[in-house]
Amino acid sequence: MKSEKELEEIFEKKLANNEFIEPKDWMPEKYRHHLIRQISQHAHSEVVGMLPEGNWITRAPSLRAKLVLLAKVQDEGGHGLYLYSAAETLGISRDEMIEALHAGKAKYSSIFNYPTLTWADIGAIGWLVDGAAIMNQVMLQRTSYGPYSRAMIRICKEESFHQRQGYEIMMRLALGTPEQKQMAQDALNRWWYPTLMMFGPPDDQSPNTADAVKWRIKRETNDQLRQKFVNQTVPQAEFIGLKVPDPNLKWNEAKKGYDFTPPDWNEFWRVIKGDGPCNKERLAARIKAHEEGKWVREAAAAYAQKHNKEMLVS
Ligand code: BYC
Repeated sequence: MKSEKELEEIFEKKLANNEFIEPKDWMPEKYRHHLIRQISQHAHSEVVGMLPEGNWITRAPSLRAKLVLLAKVQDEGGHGLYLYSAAETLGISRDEMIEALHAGKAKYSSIFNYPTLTWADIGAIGWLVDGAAIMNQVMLQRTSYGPYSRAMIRICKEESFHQRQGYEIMMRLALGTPEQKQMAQDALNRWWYPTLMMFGPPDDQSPNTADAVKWRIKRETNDQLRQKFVNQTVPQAEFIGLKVPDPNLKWNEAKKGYDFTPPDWNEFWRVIKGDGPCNKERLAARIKAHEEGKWVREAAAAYAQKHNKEMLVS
């Protein structure tokens, strides 16, 4: 039998060789916990993220827009399922993860604690929020834990479609009547800074980044990804005639990127501690949906049990 030190050496060697760590491999407890935290929070974000958009399905301005939004919201539910499954391979049950969310112990992305006031907000979510998610998730396709990486590859393919549907909405509004353009600009004004917060706190205030980078869970830091996102998004806003709401935004030739005003980090910490505009509403909606779905889970479990018994007999 291998000693703990030998097992740790094998683990380190795999990371150094860019090999995946798989569920049956030995891994340090801290690595396992770090992954459960991040992947389950990611899963919760996908599922809670269905709420602000789901709110607009009945009010989409055309049948086409309704179909596209419906498909997107269903995709988010699917992403949650892939991610809960990936986390389950680390030895935690889905019930435990959901209980932690409902008890306010597990987080979900801060962005979903802001309200969707107009149809343009649906455009802004697709363009900015999914755009930020892709920026983060492209890196996570190469994360060191095999099941998480494989889930991310599927998710990224769908996120690209989500980002395009959002940008299309914004483009239509921005090229429409002055009122429509104003609606798009207002959505950009309200979603810009909350989107920058999605990448997490600045690196010097991020307790988890050092371990995440060391273990190749994250390949880039919160600040690096935020900078990339700004660099990519500013020209997209300019292309459709919208203005990023930051008077200090300026191209910096030396760093080949934009200088920009950081978000209000006090607001960020308040929101993730439960005091954002919609935290209570979102959690209450999730708990209600979970309770109302109890009979479906029980029926599915009873069916599975009966089916398994029949399989054993035949
Ligand atoms: N919101 O040390 P740090 C989507 C927490 S959904 C809330 O930097 P880390 C979509 C952090 O958890 C996409 N909490 O942490 C769905 C930690 O607290 P704990 C969601 C945040 O993990 C539907 C503390 O702050 N994407 O695409 O190294 C419709 C210190 O942070 C946030 C993911 O979840 C935040 N924004 O980095 C449309 C990606 N930021 O856990 C779209 C996967 C930080 O110690 N997750 N915190 O209590 C990650 O990449 C990383 O977990 C983060 C944070 C970049 C979010």
